[in-house]
Amino acid sequence: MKIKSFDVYILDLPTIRPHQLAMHTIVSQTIVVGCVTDEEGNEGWSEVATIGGASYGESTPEAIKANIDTYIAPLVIGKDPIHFDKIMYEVSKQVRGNNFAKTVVEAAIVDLAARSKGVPAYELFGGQIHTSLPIAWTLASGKTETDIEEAKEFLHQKRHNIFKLKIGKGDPFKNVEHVRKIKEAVGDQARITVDVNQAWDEDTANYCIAALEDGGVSMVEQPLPTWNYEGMARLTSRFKVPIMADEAANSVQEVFQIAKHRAGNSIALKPCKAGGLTQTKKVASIAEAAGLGLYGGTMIESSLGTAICAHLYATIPEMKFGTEIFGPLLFKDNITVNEMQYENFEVVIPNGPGFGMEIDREKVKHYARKL
Ligand code: MUC
Ligand code: MG
Repeated sequence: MKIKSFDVYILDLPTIRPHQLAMHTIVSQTIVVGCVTDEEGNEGWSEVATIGGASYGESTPEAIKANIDTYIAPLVIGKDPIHFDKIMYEVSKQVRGNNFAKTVVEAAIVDLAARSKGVPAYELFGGQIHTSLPIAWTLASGKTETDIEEAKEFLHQKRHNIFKLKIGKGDPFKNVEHVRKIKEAVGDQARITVDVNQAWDEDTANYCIAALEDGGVSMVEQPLPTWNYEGMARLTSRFKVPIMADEAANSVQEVFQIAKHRAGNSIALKPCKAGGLTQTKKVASIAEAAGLGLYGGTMIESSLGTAICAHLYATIPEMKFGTEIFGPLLFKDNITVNEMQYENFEVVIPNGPGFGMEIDREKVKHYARKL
């Protein structure tokens, strides 16, 4: 069966509360949804999310759609979906970079291929090792008391016992105090991690990481700008607390350099950063070979994009830091008929054919930008 069409939609979905990062506060999250069809009318669906237009990374929703429509979609028409690795290899010969766009394309084709075989997508990536994985939540209200209340409530509900704090915005020293107060309030019941989203220079990082380490924080994500590999390497050798590369750890080549120079001792995986599921598996192998700790990252996708991440992360043996694929819990509405399940501090890997999510076409239509 051959691929007949590839369509891309940009959707703006409302969130339940503002979500504050260093570079942007999310009040409505933009996702890009892909739909591939074959000659018999079977469909495969995919999603990636972006954060804050061009402020988080180079891939914007508008560029993702334009580059798929113009350059990538014509290359996949007429191909057999089960050959998704070959298809993406050929795409890579003609399209540089554009990892988010490539992920939309590859994931939709994988969904279609897995559905045509009647199997969950994880079966095409070596099979499921985990049926569920630990799930962190990001406390990002910006207010200490609100964050403490939220953390205690989720501990009580057994929804999360790992909390990440976004501390790249505002006064770094006040932010460190904010983190220490939250850790003090939750004690040993929860792990507290921080994500600086590149906001510090090395001097600030030296002071703040020492205070965070002292306060019992268990991981520091992307404290320095992406270009500062040497600075990340110095922080990694200076501190005991794990230093995680996120925005700096995208392609297999970048992750190899991080491993080689120890510019971080852990990395956040995200299919969109690597250019798809196959590439993310390769990134995970490099990390495994180098002894880097792995984290199942998110760009705050809705249920479909989250299921894509979940299927891949389920095939990776050691997820030392668990995952943070909490996106669906932050959205007011859903574009799939079924929902991701979260229970007992873990995210449940969805089963069923493809990525295990049934698209709600009316919702896609409702939230899609009219272009
Ligand atoms: C990031 O930088 O990791 C993930 C969780 C969250 O709150 O923001 C994202 C992006
Ligand atoms: Mg991050």
